[in-house]
Amino acid sequence: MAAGRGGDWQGVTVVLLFLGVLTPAGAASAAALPVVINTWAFRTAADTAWRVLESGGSELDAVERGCGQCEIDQCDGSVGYGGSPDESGETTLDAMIMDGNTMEVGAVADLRRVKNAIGVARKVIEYTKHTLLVGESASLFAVKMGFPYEDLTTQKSLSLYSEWLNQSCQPNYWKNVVPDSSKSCGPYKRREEVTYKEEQTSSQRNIHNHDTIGMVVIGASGTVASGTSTNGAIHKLPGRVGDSPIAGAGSYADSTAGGAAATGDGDIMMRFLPSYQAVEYMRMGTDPTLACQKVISRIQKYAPKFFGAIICANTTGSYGAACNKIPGFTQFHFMVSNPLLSRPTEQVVDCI
Ligand code: SD4
Repeated sequence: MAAGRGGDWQGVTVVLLFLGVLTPAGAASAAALPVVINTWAFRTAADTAWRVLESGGSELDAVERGCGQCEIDQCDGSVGYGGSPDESGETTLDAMIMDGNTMEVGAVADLRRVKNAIGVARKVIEYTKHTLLVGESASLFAVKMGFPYEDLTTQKSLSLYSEWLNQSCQPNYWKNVVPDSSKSCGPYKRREEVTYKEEQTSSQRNIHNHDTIGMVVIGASGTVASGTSTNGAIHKLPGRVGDSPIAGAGSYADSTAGGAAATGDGDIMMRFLPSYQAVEYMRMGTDPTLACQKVISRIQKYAPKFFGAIICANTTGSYGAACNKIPGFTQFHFMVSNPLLSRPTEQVVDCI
C-alpha cells in the first residue's frame, strides 16, 4: 500500500511533511495555471500529464496520457488490468474523459479484454456521436479503433479471486437473497421478504480496494479537461458499473467554471453527481476546497460511513480536496503540478 493513505500512516505523514516531501493542502495551494491535479499519490501519472502539457500537448491529451499511465502501472491494483476481479474472476474497466470547452464526453464501462480504457473513451469522443459505450460492444468498438484484445487476468487477480472463493465469497454485494450472502457463496435466489435498509456497517469499500485515478487538467488559458480510469469494485457483480465513467459523477469539466474528480464508493457517490455539484459550487464562486467539502457533507447526510474523496480546481488554478473521515481513512493524498511547484507534488488533506 502506498504510504499515507490511511490513519495508520499518520506518523509517516508527519515525517514526510517535516522533510518537505509532502505538502499540506492549503499551505502551497496558491493559484497558478496550468494545473494538473489527480487523486491519490499517483506520481507517475501526474508526471506524465505534466510532461504532455510541457511539450505542447492539449489538456485532453494530458488527461488521457496521465490516466493511461496509471493503466500501464496498474496503480495500486485498482486501475488497469489485473485488478479487482469480479464475481466470475474477470477484470473489467470503466473510464471517461471530458472536454470542458465543448462539454463532450467519451466513456466506456464494463470494458473487457482491452487495457487502455481511457484511450478507448477518447475515441468515443473523436469517432462517434455517442457518450458512453458498454460491455462487449465497447470492446468491439475498441478493436475497430485499433486497440488489441488482451487478457486482463494476471496471477495477482487470479489469486485475489481464489482467496475470495475460499473465504465463502466474502465480502460481496448481494442482499435479501438466499442462501445468506453474508455467509455463503451463490448461486443466490431472491428472498421473499425484502428489507430496504441500506447497510451502513462494515463498509466493504475502503482504501484497500478502491483507488481510482481521477484527473483534472486546466491549461494556461483556462481550458478544463478531466478524466477517470478504474477497474471498479473488487468482487462486484458482473455488469456493475461505478461512478467513474459517468459524467458529473466520476469527473466533470467545464471551462467556464472548473473541474472535479471523485474516488471511492461509486455505488453511493454516483447518486449525488459529486463532480458536477462541486463544479457548480465553484461556478457560484465557492473556493475549491470548500466546494469539495460541501459535496462530501451532502453525501454524509445520507451515508455517514461512505468511503470517498474528491478533488476540485477552478479556472484561476486554485484547487483543493476533501474526503469523508471513517476509521482507517482520515487523510487523503493527491498530486498537484503547477508552475509554482518545482515538480509534481504530493499533498494531503484531513478528512472531514
Ligand atoms: C468505483 N469509484 O468503481 C470507483 C472506484 C474508486 O477509489 O474510486 N476507487 O466505485
